[in-house]
Amino acid sequence: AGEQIGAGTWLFRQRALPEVAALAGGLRLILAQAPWRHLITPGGHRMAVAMTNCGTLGWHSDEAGYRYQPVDPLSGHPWPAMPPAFAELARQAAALAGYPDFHPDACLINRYRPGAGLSLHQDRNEQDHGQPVVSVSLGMEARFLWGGLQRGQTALKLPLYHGDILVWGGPDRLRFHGIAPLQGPPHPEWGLKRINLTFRRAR
Ligand code: MD3
Ligand code: FE
Repeated sequence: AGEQIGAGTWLFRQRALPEVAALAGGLRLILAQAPWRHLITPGGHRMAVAMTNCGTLGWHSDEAGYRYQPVDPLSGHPWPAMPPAFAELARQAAALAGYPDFHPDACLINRYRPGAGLSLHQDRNEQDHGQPVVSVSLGMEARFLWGGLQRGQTALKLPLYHGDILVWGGPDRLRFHGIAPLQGPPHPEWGLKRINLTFRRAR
């Protein structure tokens, strides 16, 4: 059903397409409660990517560090609940990749505009690295950077398109990865942006 990219990584092209309307509707409600914001890295830099979250835990960054927290610091309220259509899509994709029983408690939502990227990093703020991560791409094409387990290793470039789902875990869970600065034509429906939903089990 998909393409195996690494020992623990699977790519399911266009798998989210039938769910795009449900995802867009959910996203609209989430943004009304928890609008886009540009987080500050612990080093004091404003991130080029705008972010928000849904689920019981949201990823946050400021001068004090990176962490998951139950309350949106902008509103003082809990993050919007994860819409069932979001959780179900992530669970199904994880199961297809050989990770049954994936129940995400955090969905980080990233928005890229042309020129915005995400430099190479590892996702290591989650408690159980045995749990996979599921990423859903919407809108403009992006060049995904797929590195090794050490920062210096050269990164492979992989295009990600509207509707693609990437699932990674196991031996690939701690790979360095990033997104090259966004470029190219606007998406016919989503315009000059790419949105990525990243599902995780944080605790
Ligand atoms: C990690 N987001 O939010 S997800 C992040 O598209 C993040 O917004 C990117 O990295 C985004 O932390 C990329 C896709 C991804 C795919 C494969 C990976 C991340 C991966 C393989 C190993 C480790
Ligand atoms: Fe990441």
